[in-house]
Amino acid sequence: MTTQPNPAAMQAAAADGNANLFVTLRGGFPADLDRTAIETGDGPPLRYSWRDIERSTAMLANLFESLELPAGARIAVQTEKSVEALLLYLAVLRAGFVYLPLNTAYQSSEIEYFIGNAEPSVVVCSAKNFSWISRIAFSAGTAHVFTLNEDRTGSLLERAAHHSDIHEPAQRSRDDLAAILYTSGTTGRSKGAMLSHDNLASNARTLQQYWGWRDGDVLIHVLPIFHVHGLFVASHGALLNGSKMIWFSKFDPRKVVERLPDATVFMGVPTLYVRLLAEPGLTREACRNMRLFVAGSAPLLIDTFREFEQRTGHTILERYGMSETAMLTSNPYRAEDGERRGGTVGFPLPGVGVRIRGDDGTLRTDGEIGGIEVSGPNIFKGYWRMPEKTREEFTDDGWFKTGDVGKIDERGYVHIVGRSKDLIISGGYNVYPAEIEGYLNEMEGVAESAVIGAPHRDFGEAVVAIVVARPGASLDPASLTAQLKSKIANFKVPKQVFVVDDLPRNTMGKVQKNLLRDQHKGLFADA
Ligand code: MCA
Ligand code: AMP
Repeated sequence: MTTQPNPAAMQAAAADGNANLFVTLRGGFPADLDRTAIETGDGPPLRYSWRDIERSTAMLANLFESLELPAGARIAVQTEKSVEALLLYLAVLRAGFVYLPLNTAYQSSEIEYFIGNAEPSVVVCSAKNFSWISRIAFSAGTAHVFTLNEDRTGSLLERAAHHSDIHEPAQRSRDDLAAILYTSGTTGRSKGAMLSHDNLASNARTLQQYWGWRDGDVLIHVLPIFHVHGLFVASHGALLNGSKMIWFSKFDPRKVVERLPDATVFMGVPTLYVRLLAEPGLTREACRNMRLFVAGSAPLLIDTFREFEQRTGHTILERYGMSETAMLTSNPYRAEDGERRGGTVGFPLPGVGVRIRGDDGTLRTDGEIGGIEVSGPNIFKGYWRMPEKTREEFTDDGWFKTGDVGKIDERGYVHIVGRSKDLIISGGYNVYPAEIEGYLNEMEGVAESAVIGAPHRDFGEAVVAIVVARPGASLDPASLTAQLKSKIANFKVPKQVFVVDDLPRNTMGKVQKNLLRDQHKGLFADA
């Protein structure tokens, strides 16, 4: 077991008062509120001061308060990335409600599940999706559906414009919920991970110290803001440190390289680093002012790590986290804390415990491989309305079972070597084979299917489906793909579908996915 004292969490515990995460983040804003907080890196050139953040989140929070929502009300949001969408998130915290972000790629059956399960009081969506999303929301009992578009139009901002720009942040205690993030956890249907104000605030403070956030930092923000990486790790870091963000609504490697000289910090999933390396403009000169490149959400290939170091002179700092836990481990930032080692996810963060449980059920301290279990102030409060599932995922002594498989080496670095959960991570997005297999198996003419991840140079892993037809039926892979495209988020749709006579099984009758993975491992060698 590895646990270090967490001065940030102790400091937080000592400071009594309002534990609202918005208050914590606002505590980092600079004294001069007229300084630039956010400038857009793509789309129309826009500049937002810290005062703009203060005023607009107050107006939005006042709007939410005027709706007289029940305590603990969820506000679900599926909008394109924009600065206003970030302000909306901050306003939900400020008003003391629970933020529920949804991937913009989700389609109606997916949205129906999340809204039905979370029962949000308010839903915010893009105007182009209003008709179908509002139908789902109203039938699930949602009282208010607003629109917010990427060009700063929509009913949400129109309504907020009528409210005061002064607002006292709602009083919240450390364990009150700040956000629910849907994740499939280790298996099965999507579960809502409940994160408290303190889960997120303590993690943000820890990262601020551990990654050496300082005056003059400028973050290039390119990640989507419906997941931990873009919404919490990146945005919280900059806000808590009062640092400017250069805000991109979409990742464009060429534009990012152009802006690197204006920045000091960048965060991305491994796919973004692979794409940056394909840009000839990525040079030492372009990175001359950068001090930190962070990677996470999926394994960073050692080749990418090395190539990046050679090209830029910067050693990518890889870290590891989950929706249920925010950040757990990190390679060191400061040289005195150790070297950044490619192929590892570094040390447990201060205050975080990481331990390994072997196949025989015993805790291993000998560098052996086993299930990774974690503890700390950042570990979530459980799965929304799923007490049974929550119990299953925690040990008797309260540690969370991550479903990742790894080891801690003799120098204390954590290595992730695999997953016990059947999960594919494609370009930083999680795809659960069982979900895709479920959709395929319902299609006409399909007897059964197996979905696997195959190595892919750009996405890390790509989704592949192997399908067996019913006797007498003939299946067309293109038609199966088209049907899936109409039902599920595009990143989940298999890049290849194969129709075969039968699936390999072991003597117990279980499909041998390892054989299928082996058979298809070269599929995207040239991708
Ligand atoms: C897009 N496509 C993908 C993916 N993204 N296919 C597989 N995997 C993907 N991730 C497909 C689309 O379906 C589409 O296919 C085609 O690529 C072009 O779509 P587009 O939207 O233009 O793609 P893109 O803009 O190039 O997006 C690639 C991307 C994006 C920038 C890598 O996927 C991305 O932002 N990934 C980051 C995800 C992230 O933030 N994860 C953090 C989770 P077609 O043309 O056939 O429709 S937080 C987390 O995991 C934990 C807690 C942690 O530790 O951080
Ligand atoms: P999510 O469900 O989006 O929270 O994804 C969390 C999962 O992403 C973890 O359980 C890991 O399997 C994976 N993950 C996150 N960071 C890393 C990393 N640096 N290396 C390998 N896997 C990672």
